[in-house]
Amino acid sequence: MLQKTLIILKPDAVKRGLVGKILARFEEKGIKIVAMKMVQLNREILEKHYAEHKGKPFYESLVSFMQSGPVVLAVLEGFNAIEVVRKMVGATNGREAEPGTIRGDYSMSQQNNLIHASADTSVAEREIKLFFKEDELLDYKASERIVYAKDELEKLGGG
Ligand code: 3AN
Repeated sequence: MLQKTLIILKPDAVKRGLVGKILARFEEKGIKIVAMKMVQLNREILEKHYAEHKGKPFYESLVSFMQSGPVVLAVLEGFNAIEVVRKMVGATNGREAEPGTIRGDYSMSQQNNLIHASADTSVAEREIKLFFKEDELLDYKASERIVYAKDELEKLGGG
């Protein structure tokens, strides 16, 4: 299934100069960037984004950390992109994340773990709507014809 997923490169990724490296991993994998912007998030939008974590011990610290500097928001697209991106991101705790994943290679923290990625299809839909307007999502042909086999492209409705 062709899917879109939201990623947030958190303030630690921006401040550590890892934005390019992290985005390059997705580009090199063959995943397409269909929207992107750098913004300073406010409490209001973060409360919506992290609503499921309200009341948890790490909630206040997390919301404050996410406002501690600019973030890069992007929408990524590809075949089963939600699961593929989550695998590339790795486990929540950077100390436990597998080497080869983004968190496993670059993070030593449970909170400052560089990147957020949507957990499933309904979450992705909600998160993309929260951070992007419909007309900010761009429809263009990239390297699909070489990234995917013909039968896969047909399933994707492209070609
Ligand atoms: P993930 O981003 O791996 O899906 P979630 O959705 O469980 O993780 O948590 C959202 C964010 O909250 C994490 N990315 C991390 O920054 C922070 N977080 C989660 N669990 C903890 C924790 N036990 N201590 C500190 N921060 C946490």
